[in-house]
Amino acid sequence: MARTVPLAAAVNDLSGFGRCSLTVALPVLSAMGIQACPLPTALLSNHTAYDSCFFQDLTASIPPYLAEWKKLGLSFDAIFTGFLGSWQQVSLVEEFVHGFRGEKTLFLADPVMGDDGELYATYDHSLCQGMARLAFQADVITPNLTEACLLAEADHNQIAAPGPDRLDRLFRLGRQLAGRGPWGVVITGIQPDSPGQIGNLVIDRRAAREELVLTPAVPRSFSGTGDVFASVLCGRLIQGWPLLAAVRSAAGFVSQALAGSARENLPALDGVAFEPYLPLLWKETFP
Ligand code: PXL
Repeated sequence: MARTVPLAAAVNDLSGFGRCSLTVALPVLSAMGIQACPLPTALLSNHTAYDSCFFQDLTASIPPYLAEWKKLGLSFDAIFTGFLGSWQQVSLVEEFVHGFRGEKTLFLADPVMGDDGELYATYDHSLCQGMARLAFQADVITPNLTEACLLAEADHNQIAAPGPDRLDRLFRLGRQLAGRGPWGVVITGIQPDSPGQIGNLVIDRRAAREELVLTPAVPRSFSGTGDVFASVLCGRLIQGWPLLAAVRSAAGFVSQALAGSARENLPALDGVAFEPYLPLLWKETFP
């Protein structure tokens, strides 16, 4: 029987508290009418930005897990990767992508590695190198500026430094990443020159478009915002939206959820409270 509900594989960690990774990707994709199948890369009690956490790397479980998926004959409309638990997982995820990527499969890699110029606690140089190898095989990537610099082996301080040519530098960085393989590059969380706004820099080689997409900024930051953004973007691309429209939609959703979380003065580490806004995604999918 033909499948009417699109199927996406979500390769990411399961963090029990602090909205991020799978606890964001699964509900967001479900609300967009997409069946999301988790391939958990690590198990955490809570994400790594809290003072402490329980962390279990799930590398050993991936081969037998995928052997069963192979038996089921699965193929995916999208493969969406994020946080990896170890550098050894990189080649396992590459094998997964090669084994389960059909001609029409969208491979969206969110190269989760760090933020604000810092690596996340469980990341090291070899894992970052592996993340870059994986990202350059993807159709679309969604690094923040820290991750974009890591992917390009560029100096974050130099790229982010103020100056009249800052935007040119950022576009050059985006183009450089797009030249390495992905047809779509979205560098998230760019501070534009205009105050009160936040930018996502988009390079779409397929449509030959480049743009800094501006969205009203919320003067507070919350953990997991990038994960919400990438999840909505993934859903929109599966639904066939052009990259720029998908970015506007994802940024708009994040902006509403951020505004709500800020209004209620919620703790930043617990993640952006996107749940009350999920019906918007559902209504836009099934008007
Ligand atoms: O939101 C990125 C992310 C994903 N997964 C884990 C994290 C973080 C950021 O801190 O700790 C486990």
